[in-house]
Amino acid sequence: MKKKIFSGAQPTGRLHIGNYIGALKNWAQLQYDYDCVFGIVDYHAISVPFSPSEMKQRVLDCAIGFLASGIDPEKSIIMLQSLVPQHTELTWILNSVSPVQDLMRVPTFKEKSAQHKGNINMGLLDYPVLMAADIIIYKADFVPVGDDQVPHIELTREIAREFNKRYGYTFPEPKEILGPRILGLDGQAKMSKTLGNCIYLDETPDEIWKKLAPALTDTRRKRRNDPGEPKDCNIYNCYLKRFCDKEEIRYIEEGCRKASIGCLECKKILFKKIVKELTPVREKILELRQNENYVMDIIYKGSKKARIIAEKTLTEVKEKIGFDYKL
Ligand code: AQP
Repeated sequence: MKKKIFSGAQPTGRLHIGNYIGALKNWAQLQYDYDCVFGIVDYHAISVPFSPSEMKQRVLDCAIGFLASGIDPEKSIIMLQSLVPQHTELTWILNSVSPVQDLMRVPTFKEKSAQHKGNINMGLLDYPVLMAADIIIYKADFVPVGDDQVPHIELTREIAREFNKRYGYTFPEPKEILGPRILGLDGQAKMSKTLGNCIYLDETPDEIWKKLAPALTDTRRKRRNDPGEPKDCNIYNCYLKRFCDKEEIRYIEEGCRKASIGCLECKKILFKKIVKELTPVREKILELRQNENYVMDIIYKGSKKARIIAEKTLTEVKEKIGFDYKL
């Protein structure tokens, strides 16, 4: 039996290089060795202000991003959270084993509360419990995520452990498979759809270069001949190391330290590599946008398969808590 994986993304905007490097690229490789469920988690996305008229398009964009990054719907389940209501039902049950003080300490709750001061809603606080339900309803062993998600996975383990302790062993405690954290091109914050500090997967080479050329590097290199330190450069840490091969990385490290290459030359090398890797992804996105019925069909089929697994777990959970009714 293969081990199980669950991971997901919120339909909060077009997917970007951070999503791709931190999560999607990893998912596409893992699907060969694990039974994978990849969710478009739309109920999570309504805990911040959103436009109902844009939601369906965002769900489609998200699924298109998954498919274009290499998720194969024949190997993996691509599902939509709101089409599998067992997730939200399990959330209510898990709420009763989730300590409020732990939820209030979650960094994303603090961040999102600061971002949306006029809308600190219950959904923001309860977000990690819904995420725990998303994961453990499939009895996932692993969750491949960017490292920003670690506190959520820790909480998922605590919730699973507490449920198992109270009602008998039901859920494995899932472990994270970490992808790197990609900062925005200004080197300040995590690349994020909401902040917009992104290179999107569907951007043209011209659009990418316009963003990459002025991006922050090692601030010691004020002039072309100033030597730099790659480890202090956001472009090196977040991008070069992910897109270039070992030889190119060595050449750039040396060239930067000796000032034999400038930041712009370094960015040109990186630009070529990004364009080479992302062009097929972009082309696939454009192709799938012409065929949205096909994409919707994949979402429906995946959600039906997901429901079967989720319902089995929910029935087991309800029996454990004494809700053993046959209607
Ligand atoms: N900058 C990032 N670096 C590494 N991994 C990242 N991920 C997101 N941004 C980065 C990973 O992508 C997966 C899907 O993320 P998400 O869409 O569910 O939500 P998010 O983490 O909240 O992503 P955004 O772009 O920051 O969205 P908004 O702005 O809507 O909150 C996750 O595995 C995540 O770790």
